[in-house]
Order: sequence, then structure tokens, then C-alpha cells
Amino acid sequence: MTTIGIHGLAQSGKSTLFTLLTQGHGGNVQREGPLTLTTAVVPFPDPRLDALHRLVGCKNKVPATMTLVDVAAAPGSRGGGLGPLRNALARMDALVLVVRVFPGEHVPHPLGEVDPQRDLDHLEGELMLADMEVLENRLERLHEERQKAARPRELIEREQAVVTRLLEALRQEKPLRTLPLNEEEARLVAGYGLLSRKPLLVVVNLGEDQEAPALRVPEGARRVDAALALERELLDMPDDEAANFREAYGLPPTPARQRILAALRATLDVITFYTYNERECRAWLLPRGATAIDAAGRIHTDMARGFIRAEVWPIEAFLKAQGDTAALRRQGLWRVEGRDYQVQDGDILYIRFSR
Ligand SMILES: Nc1nc2c(ncn2[C@@H]2O[C@H](COP(=O)(O)OP(=O)(O)O)[C@@H](O)[C@H]2O)c(=O)[nH]1
Ligand SMILES: [Mg+2]
Repeated sequence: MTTIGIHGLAQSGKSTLFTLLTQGHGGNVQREGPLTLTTAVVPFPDPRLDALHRLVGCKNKVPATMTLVDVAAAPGSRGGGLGPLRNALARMDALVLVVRVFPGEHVPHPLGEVDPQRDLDHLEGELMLADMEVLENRLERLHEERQKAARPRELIEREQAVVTRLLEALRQEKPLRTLPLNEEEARLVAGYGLLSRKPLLVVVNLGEDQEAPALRVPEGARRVDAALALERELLDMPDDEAANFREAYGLPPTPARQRILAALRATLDVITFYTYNERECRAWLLPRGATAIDAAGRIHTDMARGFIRAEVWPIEAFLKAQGDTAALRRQGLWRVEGRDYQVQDGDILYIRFSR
């Protein structure tokens, strides 16, 4: 459901990152014109789900997942802009930009010298330019619609107003993710696939022994620094050996895989809710601010259609009380909520619905 595109210049470490996040399980390769898309489903590590599974003893444990796509363009296929790459990136819910810091005579850099700031500015600039093109086309189309009175004039005007505002921001070199939109505006532009509006994580790919450089990261983006190639080598090592290796090489104690997945989760601005029965303990992602009816729909459309109420209790308290729901009731932590209840991170939900 949540799709994340890995983007970056050639030889920056995209495939290395993909391998690290998929733990070398590989992916499904598809060609799309000059693009090669490698796709895999990656579970989010979730200690709370692990604990719930141990406590309740359900048969299966189903973590929340994301779909990861390594988006590689054949050299020379982009013709100065993003070309066909734009449409592929437009389908993603969030983007990861891989930026190369590692040196290397053996690995040529497509722009010559290694210069992460230049690459970062270049990549973000391309996203913004692609958005500008989309918005300018849209503005023209709206103008025609207005002349032909294809739709109610008021609707067209409202869309024109948002598009103009977005264009104005881009002209001031502001990526669209920094621009707050109200619900209606967000809905109007949702179908445009605007690239600089997508949540962004920058992964700075360091070489061995390299310090993290000072970088101006695009506004509204998160950043993780990692020596991807080195971290990938550690994947196949037993834990204690890897820990020694980390210390010897001065790597951060938390593996990059874990740090990057945590940053991705934060970038997506999602919350996790849980369900369980004898058959399975399961974690689900929802956009922050989503309601009980959204959660029900996430599980099953029938559940949203026949929604009656949600029983809700927080997973931390549930784990602490060793699964004693009576104790939670006494503490007022087990609640009955209606369809508009805003689901909180860590809620366990039991949805009552009529079939
Ligand atoms: N020395 C070094 N080489 C790296 C590092 N990360 C990637 N590489 C190498 O750089 C080349 C390009 O990496 P790859 O992940 O295939 O880049 P992609 O073109 O963006 O997918 C490969 O030969 C990698 O082994 C790194 O941190 N240090
Ligand atoms: Mg690659």
C-alpha cells in the first residue's frame, strides 16, 4: 500500500541501499522503457508486534510493510530532465534520494567529481522543475476548460488558485512539501503526482572512515548518514561478530538498516495500529489523523461499511498488564469509540461491525 521510490544519480548506491533494506532477498525486476524498476515488499521491524505475538500466542505475526522500488534509468535516457522517470516517481508515496559521498576511482561519477551538495541540489532541482512543467500544463488546461465552460466556473477557479499558489512557491525555489494545503486543496492536487510534494528522505552514502559532511538538505526532508556498502557486508555476519566489526570501523551501534527504516516511517508520517485474534497478530499503518472508520476500511471494506463501534486499548499498557483487559478497564484504558475517533499510534483495535 505504501510505496517508496529510491532515486539518485547512477552509481550513488541505490542498489546497495535496496539490497541492505531487503536483506539481500532480491526483488522483482520490470522494464518500463528506459527504466528498470526493482520491487520488493519490506516489513517494518516492530518490537511491539513481537511482544504482542509472544503475549497472545497467535499463530501468525503479520508486520506492516512497504513496497520498495529501486528506480534506475538507463544512461542518457533522461534527455536533460527526468523524462519517463517522472511518471515512475509520481506513483510513489515517498522518495528516498541517495547521495554519494564515498570516493572511488573504480566507480565513476556521472557528473565527474564527487560533490554531494551539487548532486543534492541537482536532484531536488529536477523534482521541482518537473513539478513546474506539470503545473504550467495544468494551468493551460484549466484556462481552456474555463473558456469552454467544461465544468462549473467556480470549481475551475478554485483549482486555478491552488495551481497558481504552487507555481508561485516553485518560482521562489520552495519545494511543495513545505507548503501547507487545506484538505480541499490537497484533494485537488492529489492526482498531479507532484514530486517535490512527496515526503523525502535523503540517504547520505559515506565511504569507510568518512565523516558525515555538512550538507544543506532540501526543506522538509529528513537525513540519514550511512556507509551503505560496509553495512551491506555486515548483513551476512552473525550479530556478535557484526557488533565487533561496527566498533572496529567506528560505525554507529544501530545498524543502518534499522536507522533508515525508522527514518522512513517517520518520513511517511504514519501511525501503527494493531489487531489480533487466535489466527494472527497484525500491525497496520495509517496516515496520522486517520479515524476508526479509516482503520476499519484498511482491514476490510465490509468492516467499514457495517461499522458499529471500535473497542480501543493501548498496546503498551496491554503488554504491561500482561494482557489483563479487566485491569485496563479499571484504569479506564479500554474504551469504546465511534467512527470519527482519531486512531493513536499504538492503539489495539477491535472493530464491531454488522455483515
Ligand atoms: N567504496 C564504496 N563503494 C560503494 C559504496 N556504495 C556503493 N558502492 C559501489 O558503487 C557502485 C555503485 O553502487 P550501486 O549501489 O550499484 O549504485 P546505483 O547505480 O545507484 O544502484 C557499486 O560498485 C558499489 O559496490 C560505498 O559506500 N563505498
Ligand atoms: Mg543500481
